[in-house]
Amino acid sequence: MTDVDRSSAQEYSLDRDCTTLSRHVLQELQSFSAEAQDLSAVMNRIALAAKLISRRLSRAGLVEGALGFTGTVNVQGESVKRMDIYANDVFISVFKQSGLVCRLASEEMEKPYYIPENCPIGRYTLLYDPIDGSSNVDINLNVGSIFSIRRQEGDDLDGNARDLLQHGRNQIAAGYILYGPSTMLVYSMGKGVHSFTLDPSLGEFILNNENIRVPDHGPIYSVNEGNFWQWEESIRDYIRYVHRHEGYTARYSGALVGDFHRILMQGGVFLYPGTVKKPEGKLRLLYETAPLAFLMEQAGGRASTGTQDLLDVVPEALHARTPLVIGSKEDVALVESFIQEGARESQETAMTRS
Ligand code: AFP
Repeated sequence: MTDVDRSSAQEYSLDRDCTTLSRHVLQELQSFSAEAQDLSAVMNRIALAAKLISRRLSRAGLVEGALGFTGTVNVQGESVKRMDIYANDVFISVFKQSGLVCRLASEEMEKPYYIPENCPIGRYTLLYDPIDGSSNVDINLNVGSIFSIRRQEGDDLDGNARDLLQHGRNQIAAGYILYGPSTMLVYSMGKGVHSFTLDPSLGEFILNNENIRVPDHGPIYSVNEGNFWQWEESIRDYIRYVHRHEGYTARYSGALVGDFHRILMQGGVFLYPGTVKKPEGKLRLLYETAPLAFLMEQAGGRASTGTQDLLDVVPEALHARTPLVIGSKEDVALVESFIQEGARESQETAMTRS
């Protein structure tokens, strides 16, 4: 390496070290209107929540009351973990008296949390899943937080937040935090997908990957095959297909954010299909599938329910669920082709019977 090469490499790495999340968001906002500039403060608050949650998770085995269940059940009918409540409250407290966000809607709360003192100026709503994959917390495996920012429309006087029942293309920004060996924040404001790693010594999220592109095809399929006999035949046929063809490998962690991140970086497909008994599947549209669909499309991939583009789905309720097929374009299309074929066959069978 010549002296010139060495010095430009040093300059590059210094420049990279200096691209903090807040600087990056400000650059992204240059092409946004003046009234959207407060989004940078919203992102800074999300980053603060991420640091607080990350700190708690990194010591969870040592801190009293951090692990295990609270003994209550959430709006989804699922047992609540202590870390779910902690993380949910962290998001609320970082946005209180911020003047930024009028409502917070979370997977853990039946109704949105209103912050009336913010409403005169903060017309955004933050939707989030505070801890995704919380069953991983007690065994020290990766978990995540997912977020989405939407603009509030109307005054929501009856407190039902009906204006949130809109398709995913109306998201202003979306992202997630992955609490793994390192803590990463990945976001998009509709101009590409960018990832940042938390440098604990600086307390800053530093850019490590700009304009992430998902490959058009990848080797990974990520699905809970334990549900095999509960799926429709078409999903079983897809799984039989990947079993019989070379070049596929399975990965599944039980935490959507981690599985999604792998697909985003390496290509392939993540599936959480519906079952015969629960055709809508498990994952929540507003807090999980729509934000990740927004990111995946921004990275050049696709997200589908199996029969419809996920970003076109309009939820009927705040906690509505959707099946999810997300990842590389070609892999999503392959899963969809099995679902279409299954639908065609059942139609034919129904016609021959009648
Ligand atoms: P928990 O937060 O209750 O662990 O659920 C996690 C999750 O919503 C998502 O992160 C996983 O991809 C999915 O559920 C795992 O569900 P299965 O255990 O049914 O595969």
